[in-house]
Amino acid sequence: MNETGQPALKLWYSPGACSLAAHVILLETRLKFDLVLAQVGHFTDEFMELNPKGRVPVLSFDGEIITETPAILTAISCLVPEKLLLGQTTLETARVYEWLGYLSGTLHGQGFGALWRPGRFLDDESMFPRLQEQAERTIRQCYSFIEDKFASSQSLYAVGESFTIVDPFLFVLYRWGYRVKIEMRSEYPHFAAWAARISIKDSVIRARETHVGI
Ligand SMILES: N[C@@H](CCC(=O)N[C@@H](CS)C(=O)NCC(=O)O)C(=O)O
Repeated sequence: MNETGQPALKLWYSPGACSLAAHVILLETRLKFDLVLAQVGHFTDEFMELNPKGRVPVLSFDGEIITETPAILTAISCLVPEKLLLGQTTLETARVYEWLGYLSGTLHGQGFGALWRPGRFLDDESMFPRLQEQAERTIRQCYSFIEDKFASSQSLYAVGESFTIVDPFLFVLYRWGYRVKIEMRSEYPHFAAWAARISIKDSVIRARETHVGI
């Protein structure tokens, strides 16, 4: 705890990575926190000791190390329950975790994971191009599913009418579409309209100033 009674918070992040979501949620809380750069591809021995899984984001919460985006976003949100970052009702909270499971497991893990890190799935390099083609199909299937969700919903945000922890995580995964040369705005217009709303939030603008490239 610091002098104001809030837990001491420190986030390890890498520019352009999914750690942007945790940074946005920290800014939403308006609590004090420290940021530490841990560049993907250049993790130090000290960082690897902190998270032997070798991934950002990592959150130090009063000295306790928390890894995995859904867990980190939840821990931060619980500090400011009045902001309803986990949804406004029990059903919305369930929807938040439904989204997080899908985004983390399917779109991030199976889609971008296999595309950018095929060696984690196969040891035969000659098979990489085939795996990467399948990964791209997975990414596009996820984007189409999300596009249909936004097309059929009247909601302003991913879950209901208020900003939740899903929005900044989904925003990262939306921006990565451009990185893999998908013309997001024309191919997924409803998804893009949601992303445009998210991109003008103060917390998102401020976090992106640090996470250059996203
Ligand atoms: N399951 C983890 C995945 C985190 C993850 O894959 N982070 C990427 C950056 S977006 C990373 O640190 N990659 C390091 C590497 O691939 O070497 C989570 O949800 O936090």
